[in-house]
Amino acid sequence: MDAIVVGAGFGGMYAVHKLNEMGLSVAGFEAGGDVGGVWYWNRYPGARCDLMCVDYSYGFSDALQQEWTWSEQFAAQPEILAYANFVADKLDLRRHFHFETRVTGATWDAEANNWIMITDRGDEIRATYCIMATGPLSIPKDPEFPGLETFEGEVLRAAKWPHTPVDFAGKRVGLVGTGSSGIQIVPVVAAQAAEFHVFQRTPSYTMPMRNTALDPDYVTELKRNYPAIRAVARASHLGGVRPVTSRPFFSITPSQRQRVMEDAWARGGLDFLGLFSDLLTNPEANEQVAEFVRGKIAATVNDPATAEALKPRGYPIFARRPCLDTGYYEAFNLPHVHLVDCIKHPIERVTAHGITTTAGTVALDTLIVATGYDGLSGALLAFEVAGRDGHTVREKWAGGARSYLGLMMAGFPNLFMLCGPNGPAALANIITLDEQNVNWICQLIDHMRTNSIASVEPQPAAEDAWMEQVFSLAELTLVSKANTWYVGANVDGKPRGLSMYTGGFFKYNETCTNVALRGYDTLRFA
Ligand code: N01
Repeated sequence: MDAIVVGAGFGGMYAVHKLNEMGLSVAGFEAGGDVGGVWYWNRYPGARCDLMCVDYSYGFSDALQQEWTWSEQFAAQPEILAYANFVADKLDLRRHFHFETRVTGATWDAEANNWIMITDRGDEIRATYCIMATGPLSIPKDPEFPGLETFEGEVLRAAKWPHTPVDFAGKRVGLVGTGSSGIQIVPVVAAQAAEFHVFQRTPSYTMPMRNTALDPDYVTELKRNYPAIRAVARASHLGGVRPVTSRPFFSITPSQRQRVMEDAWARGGLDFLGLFSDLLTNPEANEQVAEFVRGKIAATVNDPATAEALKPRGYPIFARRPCLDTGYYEAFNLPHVHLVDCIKHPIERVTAHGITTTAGTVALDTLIVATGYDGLSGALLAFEVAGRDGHTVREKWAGGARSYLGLMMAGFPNLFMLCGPNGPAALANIITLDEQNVNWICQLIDHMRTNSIASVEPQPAAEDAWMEQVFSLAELTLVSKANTWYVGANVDGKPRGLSMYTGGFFKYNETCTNVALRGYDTLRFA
């Protein structure tokens, strides 16, 4: 093949489409049974995108965006998966993909100038270019406490939810993990279970989503304005149409600040992120906004001790991924919903019939695990990827993930990553970023084919300079100041550091574009 694409999420789907359109032979490999990536696997109750559909959808084809109609401001998992299927049908993508096929090894053959890919079905495929569309959040992480395999009830993982409905009625259910996934699960399971125990270690800040059905007139306007909306998204810091401001927190009076925050809380969504320009750089401003949210928790949760335990402290708001919820704090007012504070009483082990913390054992019929992912670097460390001279990604990343623009790595010719570590990754709208990444890679491949260039990789000095920029920008933001998957703190032994570019989508895109405009002077062609 000319190219192999690993992964059939939104990035992989667009890569296959674009490469095919350029006339390349393409084979896609996907461990899941169909397209959709994370939305194929994450079918947990309440799963929903906390970016608005207007952002979280492809902008490369006007035909697609005119034909598809979203029903809500923030779409639920079934609708997003239906959208991925709609795109796959329209673009006839499935014929290029091998589903239920996991890539288990990738090796660069320098003599033949191609990648040899091995799959769990025993295939061996060679291709000139390899595109890793493996996703920043595709390797789920089980908790470290022992005994999970001894539990005699049902264990459900948010990241690999069953495809058949799960009945919680009459059950004693436990949930471990209160990140974005756990917070979406809580209100839905709370409405069904007989007893529900939420095991919380680090409380997250969450704000009301206030999702709405989309009015037909709004949809008409949206469709009429898509070109401008996409242009605004591509010119923005986050790659989306969220509000932004140049107003620092302390530039207005306390009562004005209070009103601005109350309005944003009432509107819902991620408006909070765009309220003040210095939220992620000024710790004092950040703390005041955090305190506002703590006040809302106190006002919502009836039991003062539960409210207190739910209040996040000790790390900046928005340093963990901000969550949007529908009735999360309210769920703790139900008499059968119990918060277990795992900071005060850490989980010791799972037993045959429940969870034992230092305070005692909670009996459970069903245990939901929503303990996150080995983010950003996990997917390329999950199998052996060997580049020039047999050096592996595992060796290269032993001290932390390194790349050039989050797209390529010195020593790994013709290998590209989508939304890779050290790019904007999870800090930008991932579909805008996928499209930008694929367009840039395809333009480079086109340049190589036109000029009979066999292989490309970044110059080591260019990679070093990029990493230097990523690290120095990370120092300036509060995003690096919490123990999250953003900095690798959730995986034992993982090197610590914010391996994402924090300069914003627009700057990133500009940098990539300039590399191309300068004739790829930071790359090494052979
Ligand atoms: O995972 P997380 P997630 N004992 O890592 C807890 C995206 N996403 O799947 O922080 C007790 O955020 C852990 O506690 P702590 C989004 O980018 C998007 O929820 O380690 N608890 C934490 O509370 C998000 O950031 C959407 O102290 C343990 C939780 O498990 C990313 O996915 C929806 C534990 C893991 O939280 C990951 O979110 C959902 C233990 N031993 C997800 N080990 C959208 O809406 C771990 N935890 C688009």
